[in-house]
This record gives sequence, structure tokens and C-alpha cells, in this order.
Amino acid sequence: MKIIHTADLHLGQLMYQDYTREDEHDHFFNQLTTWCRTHQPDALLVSGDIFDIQQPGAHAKRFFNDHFVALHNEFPQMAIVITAGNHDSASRIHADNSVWKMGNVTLVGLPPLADTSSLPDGWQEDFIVSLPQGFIIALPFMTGSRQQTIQSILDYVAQRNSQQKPVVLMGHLAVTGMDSTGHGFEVGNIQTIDTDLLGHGFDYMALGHIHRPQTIGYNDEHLPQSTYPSGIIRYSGSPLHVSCDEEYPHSVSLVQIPHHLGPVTVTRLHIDQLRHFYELPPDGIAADAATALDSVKRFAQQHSTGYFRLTLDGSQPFPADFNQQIYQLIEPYNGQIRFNPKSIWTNLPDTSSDDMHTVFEVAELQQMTDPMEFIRQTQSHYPELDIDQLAQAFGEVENELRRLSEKDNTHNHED
Ligand SMILES: [Mn+2]
Repeated sequence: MKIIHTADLHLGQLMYQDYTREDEHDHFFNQLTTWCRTHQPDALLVSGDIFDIQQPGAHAKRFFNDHFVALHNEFPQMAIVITAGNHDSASRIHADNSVWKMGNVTLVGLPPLADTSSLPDGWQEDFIVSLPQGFIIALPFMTGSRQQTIQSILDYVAQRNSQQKPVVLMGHLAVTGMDSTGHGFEVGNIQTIDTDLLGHGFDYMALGHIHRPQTIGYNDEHLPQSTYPSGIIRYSGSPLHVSCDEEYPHSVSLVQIPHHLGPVTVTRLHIDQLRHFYELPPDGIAADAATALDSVKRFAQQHSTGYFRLTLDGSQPFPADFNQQIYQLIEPYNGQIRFNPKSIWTNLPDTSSDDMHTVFEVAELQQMTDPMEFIRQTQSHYPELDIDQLAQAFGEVENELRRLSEKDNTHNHED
């Protein structure tokens, strides 16, 4: 069996709340299509986080429809299996399954129940894509470990696998021992699941969630190709990089398994990125606004497109409208020169013993009727206080709340 494994597309993602990545995703799908043409896989697996948000906009949905229909039209024999990640709405992904089935595309949104005792015999079928070349068990994002449920599906497949065909298990989760470089706090708070709890009997586990490509327990990403004993667990990684902190190369995995328990060969197909991330100024830290603006100006002249982040000296005064000045400067570049407003501040004065309470007198505060005036004055006292960053932080809290409430709904549905 030959498969192409990818994950974490995050279609519809807006960088810094402002910049669409549709052309970057398009560039990726062109490469993916070429690889399907060259390697003729039996299946294309996408292990969760199809969309960036639970209710993607019309553009993102249309992108999904157009691109997967195009893949199916060119490769009608290739099974496409897509599962929901934690960024996706499980029920929305699930709702479209019957339509996509007509095009050899399987969508699995809702996970199996934690307690399957009340289900009719053969419930496992809903999660199994049976191909002439092998079995694919398509599991979406699930909360908690569902060891018995997973093992039950693996056992169900094992009973039907008299011909010893390869078995591939899909999942979207963080496993113990992974390398989550680039994820920052987002993944730090996520519980990891011990690989022993993922069941036994699969040859290859096709994971999504962590953006760095890696085979758990191996340190071999620099190799173009590796061959492993059966039973490996691998993150394909995301197609697009999302920050300067993801400096590692991104790839999709071409996986070849001759038969069940046979060796597993992974070939890393490297993805060319349309747009890159840069740190400015190139020589380190900008001591003042003029230096920072100058480095942005030179960057814009030298690069046709790219994202940049600034490192600024926090011991120096920066004007309150500094970010606005940057936006003005890059405006003529029609969105090709892209500003990350979350600057890195170094040499920040120690504010722990600072007289923060004397910044405003009570009477002064009481006379302040315009909230923007308060924000402006606060910002001039605290250059590290970034209004855009605050707005983005609030946005993230809001998204997380929405995700949790959606998760609750899914949970109720299961009950
Ligand atoms: Mn995820």
C-alpha cells in the first residue's frame, strides 16, 4: 500500500488577523497534485485541522471544495480520507460525509463513543476505509484516551485481515515524546497521550496536530527516506509554516507498506513555501523607531513578499503610534509585505518595583472620558504594552471559549 499523509492544513487561516494565505495554500495544493501524479498513491490522508476555525468562511469552504474535487477528478482511484482536528467543527465535517462519499472522499468528523457497549455490532465500520491494498482506520480528534475503543476497531480489522494487508491508523492528538517546537504556549497546555494507549495492530499511525514532521522515537528528519519496523507513529507536519519559530523544513510523507507487519518506508517530500518569515532588523535589535522603520523599508525593497517581526529595545521610548507608522510604510506593497504586530521587546525596564500606581492620579482618571486617551497614555508609559497584541489575546480567548462550547455540544450529542 502506498499513501500520502498530510495534516493541519488550517484552510482559511488569517495571519495577524489581516493576511489571507489562500495563495500559499494554493501553492501547496499544486505541489500535492504533482506528487499524486508522480507517485500514484492508493490513498491521500489528511489527519485533522482542515480548517483554521470551526465556522470557516465561504472562501475557505470553496477552496476546500474546489481543491478536493479537482484531486478526485484527476485521481478517481485514489481514496481521500479526511478527519476533523481540534480546530474543526466535528459535527460540521461529519455533516458533509454522505455527499463526499460519492467522490471517493471519506470525511470523519465525530469520534467513536468512549463507551461502545450499547452500540450495534459492526459500529466499527463507520471508521474503517477498506481498500484493495489495505485498511485505513480514520479517527478524528478525541478528548481523553479511548484505548478500548481504538483497540476494538483494530481487533475488528485484524479479524478481517486474513490476507495480511497493511493497517493504517489516523489520529489527531499530542503524544508523549513529541517535539512541539514552534507551537509555544498553545501546545504547552495540551495533555499528551502515552503511545502505549494508542492500541496495537497498526503498521503506521498517521497523526496530525503537531506541525513539525517527526517519527516518534527517531531523530532522522534530515534523511530524505527512512525504513522502519512495523508499528511507527508519525506526524506528517503542516504544509505551511506559521511563524519564525518553525524554521525546520515542512514536508508531506509518502508511506509505503508492502504488507501487514512488513517494513514501513517513509519518503519526505519537501514543500516549497511561497512566503517566508523574517526577523528585523537583520542585525539584531532596533534601538529607536527610525532604525526600525528603516529596516522595514529596506526589507520591503529587497523582497517581493514575506512576513516580518521586529525586535525592539524596550529601554528606549517608542512613539505610541509606532505600529500605525509601520502599517503606513508597507501599505503601497499591496499586502505582500506582511507585518506581525507582536514585536519582541528586549531590555525592558524592571516594572516589578515600579510606581505603576502613580502613572495616573485618581482625579485625572475620573476626568478621562475617552477610553482611547487612557490607552494612549498608558502606552506611552509602557512601550511594551501592545494594543494589537491585547486585541489578539482577547481574540484567542474568545476562540477558545467558542471551541469549548462547541466541544460541549459534541459531548451532549454523544450522550
Ligand atoms: Mn490541531
